Amino acid sequence: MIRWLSIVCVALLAGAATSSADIIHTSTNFILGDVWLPEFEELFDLDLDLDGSIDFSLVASPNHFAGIHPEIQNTYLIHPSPPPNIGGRVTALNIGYIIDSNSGSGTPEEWFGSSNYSTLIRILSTDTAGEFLDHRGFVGLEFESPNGTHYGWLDIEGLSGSSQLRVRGWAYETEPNTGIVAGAIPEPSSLALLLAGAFGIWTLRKKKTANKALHFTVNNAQKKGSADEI
Ligand SMILES: [Ca+2]
Repeated sequence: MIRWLSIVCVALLAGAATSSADIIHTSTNFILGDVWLPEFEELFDLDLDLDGSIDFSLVASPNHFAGIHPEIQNTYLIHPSPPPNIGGRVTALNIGYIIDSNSGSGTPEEWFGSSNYSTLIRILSTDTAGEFLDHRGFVGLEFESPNGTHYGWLDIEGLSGSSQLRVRGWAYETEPNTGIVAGAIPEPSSLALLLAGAFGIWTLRKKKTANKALHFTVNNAQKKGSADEI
């Protein structure tokens, strides 16, 4: 409970939500996965459009794994593993990348989502993987809303030598079926219009049952090797 409160407070203090006609941006600065006991990982649910429906979930442990998986049929951009493998590493997009319906066509990237966590960072005794290992980048997001498909991005940074994530914020385009540029944010003039609502709807889940997700992801990765990046 103390941990939950502390992260929410940090988010409230560090965060700011800005809006324009087309882009809703939320700025944050908190670390996910910087706990060791009693929980072995932290979970974070992201509701981009604040409609009460979780769009994506993040998990991060201190030193083993960080991942993302979509809720419902939402997807994110990955660099797919060679066939016949399924899935791949979540792509760390550079600022300026255009995230839209064409992002997965004729490019190295591909829209993907599954009920398993896809790898942001994986650290095993035998290898490491993940494009966010010691790296800051944008995750390209595609999610469904009652009025159509929307695009957005998540700004995260893998902390040095660990699977902890610094979550720096996210944004989405309010117009359905309209792309968004990674890192693009609106002018801050309309700041604070969404501040209270934005953070009130955040939910940060922490599993009390030790390391269920961590156990799954590490074991799954060990069993499958690089065959399935989960
Ligand atoms: Ca939502």
